[in-house]
Amino acid sequence: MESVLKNLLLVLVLRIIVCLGLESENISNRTSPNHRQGREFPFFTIGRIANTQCTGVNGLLGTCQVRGECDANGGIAMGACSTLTSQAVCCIFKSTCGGSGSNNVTYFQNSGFPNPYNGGGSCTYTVIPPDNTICQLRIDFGAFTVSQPNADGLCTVDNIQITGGSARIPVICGDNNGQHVYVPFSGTNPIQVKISTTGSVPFNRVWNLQLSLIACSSTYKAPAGCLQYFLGSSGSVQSFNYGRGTNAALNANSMTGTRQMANLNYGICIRKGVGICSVTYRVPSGDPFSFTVSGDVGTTTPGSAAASIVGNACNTDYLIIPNPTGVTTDRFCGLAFPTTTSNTPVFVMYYITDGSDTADVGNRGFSLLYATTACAVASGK
Ligand SMILES: *[C@@H]1O[C@H](CO)[C@@H](O)[C@H](O)[C@H]1NC(C)=O
Ligand SMILES: *[C@@H]1O[C@H](CO)[C@@H](O)[C@H](O)[C@H]1NC(C)=O
Ligand SMILES: *[C@@H]1O[C@H](CO)[C@@H](O)[C@H](O)[C@H]1NC(C)=O
Ligand SMILES: [Ca+2]
Repeated sequence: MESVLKNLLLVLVLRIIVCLGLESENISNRTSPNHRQGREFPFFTIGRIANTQCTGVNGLLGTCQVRGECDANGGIAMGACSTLTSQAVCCIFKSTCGGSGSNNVTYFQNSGFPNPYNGGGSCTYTVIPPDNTICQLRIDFGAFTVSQPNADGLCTVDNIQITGGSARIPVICGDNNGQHVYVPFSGTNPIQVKISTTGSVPFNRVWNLQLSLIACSSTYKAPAGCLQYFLGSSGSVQSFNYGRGTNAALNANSMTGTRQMANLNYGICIRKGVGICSVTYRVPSGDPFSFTVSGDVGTTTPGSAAASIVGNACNTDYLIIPNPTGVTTDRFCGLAFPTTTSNTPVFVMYYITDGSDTADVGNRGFSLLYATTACAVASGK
C-alpha cells in the first residue's frame, strides 16, 4: 500500500517537472528572436520593434520585423525599417504554388516570376485569416496575364478561381494587370486562390497577386456586394480583360470573339468621401471601343451616339447604374455610353453578362472614367 502511494507521488512530481519543463520551453521559444510565433504578438518586444507596415527596397509591402523573426517566418528581408536597430528589417512575404499563410501582405507569384510560366496544372495559395477581426481579402492584380477566353468569354484555357469566401467571385482570365477584387471571408474559413492553366496551349502566363487582409473596422473595407471598390475621388474603371486588341478566337458564326468575361454579375463601388454627393461616369477620349458591351462592332460604329442602347432592350450584357439623374433608365448597353451621373447613398454600378457572345461581334467590355463631385454648399444635405 505504502509503495503504491509512493509511486503515485513520484508520478505526480514527475508530471509537475515535465509541465514546468514544457512551460519554460514555450516561454524561451517566445522570447527568442528566432521563434516562429510572431503572429501572436502584434508588437515584438525585443528591441521594441512595432510590427508596422513598411515598404521594402524592392517597392513591395512588408512588415517590420526582427531579422531572425523574418527568417523564421519564411520572409525575405528587404532593407531596414527602423532607425533604432539594424536588426529591424522590412520583411516581405512571397509565395508560389501550394503556399498558405496569414501574413499581411503576401505576394502570390507564378513560379519563376518575373519570368513567365509557360506550363499547365493548377497553382493554389490559401489565405488563412488570423482571427475574426479580419473581414475581407483584397487581391490586387499587380500582374495577371493568362490566355484569352474563348469567343464567348468563357475562360476555358486558363483562369483564376477564388473560393472559400462568403461571396461568389467570377471566374476570370486574359489581361488583368491593375485590376483588383475584394473577397469577404466566411468567418475564419480560409480562402483559396487557384490559378489553372492548360499546358498544351503555349502562353506566357504571369501573375503577381498582392493579398491584403482588411480588418472589419477598416475604413478601406468595401461595402457589402462590392467586388471592386475604388478609393480615389476620381479614376478609371475597366471590365476584366478590357484591352485594345481583339480576341483572336472566332465565334460559332466565324466572327471575332469577345474580350468580355461571360456570366458576370457583380458590383463596382466608388468610395463616397465626406461632403461628396454624386459620381459621374463617362468614356475616355480617343478609344472608340471603350464601351463595347453588346452588338456588332463591324456593322455599327462604336462610340457614335446612335450606338448607345438603354433600358429593357439591354437584356444580355449591360451595366446598371441605379437611379441616375436626368434619365429614366438605369440599364446601359450597346456600343456607346452616354455620360451618366448618380447620387445614390452608395456609389455602385452592376455589370451583368450572359453565357454567350455569339450574337455580338468584337466586344471588349468597358473602360470608363469616374469623377466624384462635392455637395452644393446650399443643399444642406
Ligand atoms: C506549450 O506548448 C505545447 C505544445 O505546443 C502546448 O501543448 C502547451 O499547452 C504549451 N504550454 C504552455 C504553458 O503554454
Ligand atoms: C520550442 O523550440 C524547440 C527547439 O527549437 C522545439 O523543439 C519545440 O517544439 C518548440 N516548442 C514550441 C511550443 O514551439
Ligand atoms: C494590410 O495591408 C494593407 C495594405 O497596406 C492595409 O491597408 C491593411 O490595413 C492591412 N491590414 C491589417 C489588418 O493590418
Ligand atoms: Ca454576352
